[in-house]
Amino acid sequence: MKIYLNGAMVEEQEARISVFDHGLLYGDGVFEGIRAYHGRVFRLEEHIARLYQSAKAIDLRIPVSPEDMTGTVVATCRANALRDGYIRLVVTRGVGTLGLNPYLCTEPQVIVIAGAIQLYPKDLYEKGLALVTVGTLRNHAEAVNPRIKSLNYLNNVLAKIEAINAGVMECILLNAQGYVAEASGDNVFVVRGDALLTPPAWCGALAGITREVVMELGAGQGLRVREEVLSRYDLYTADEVFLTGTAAEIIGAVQIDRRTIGDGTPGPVTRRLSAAFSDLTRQSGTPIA
Ligand code: PXG
Repeated sequence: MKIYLNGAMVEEQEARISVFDHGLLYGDGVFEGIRAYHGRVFRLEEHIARLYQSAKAIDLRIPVSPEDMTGTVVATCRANALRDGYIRLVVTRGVGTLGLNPYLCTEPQVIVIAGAIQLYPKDLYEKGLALVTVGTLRNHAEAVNPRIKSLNYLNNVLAKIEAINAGVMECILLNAQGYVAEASGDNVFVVRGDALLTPPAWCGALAGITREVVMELGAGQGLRVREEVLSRYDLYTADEVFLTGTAAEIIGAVQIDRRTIGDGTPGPVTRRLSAAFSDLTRQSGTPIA
């Protein structure tokens, strides 16, 4: 596999980062997870825009322009003859001292990996996921803002550990007020009648690219789409609940904290949106070839 590293395409064995990189020492950096479908990169502009916003928020200057970064993502896919897969774009703070000060770091490190993606087993999309809400609260928005897609994922990892130890694969994190924020690596939606609801970013959610696409598709299907503050009550009593993310796409949640959601299978709205999403991945995106 060829990796893009700071301006060069190198073999993966040669793609190395210093042990003094603050991305490693402090989780100081930002990233994006992007999908390629049928020879096209899905929603690339939106992912690049979010990367630069995340970087801005942590006062990290990315040493290349957004336009060049877009070209680099496509070039890395081409170098690996990737048509369907997963692209990980990482910008670290770079090499620094054994101290927090980011301004002593020399040059941010830019990494693009175009590889395969680890997906949920296919039958889970038919059967739906079981979830639990966990005790680990989503980071407070004024501590580490969840809109920043940073390399510091311990909040999410701790939540995921709780989910796995509870015997399920994914969880829902609540914010410090007790309201629904998001899953450990996905956004959350509730279907209630003809309403399609998702928590606003200020409740502790990443402004997910898939979330945005699903809100557009939902509006196109005549659903009343809106951001709403949601509690666990809203999850338990929903007609349908589903998660969205670049890796998961759209996946139904059929059990939450042992309550059965709807009739216990992914509902009609979830299935209609999944079909529309799948169509969209066939029809749009930045061409690789
Ligand atoms: N919330 C969090 C905390 C995420 O990390 C999402 C929501 C969904 O956002 P998008 O823009 O993907 O719709 C994410 C996305 C991985 C991986 O390798 C993680 C994500 C995406 C792709 C791969 O774990 N997280």
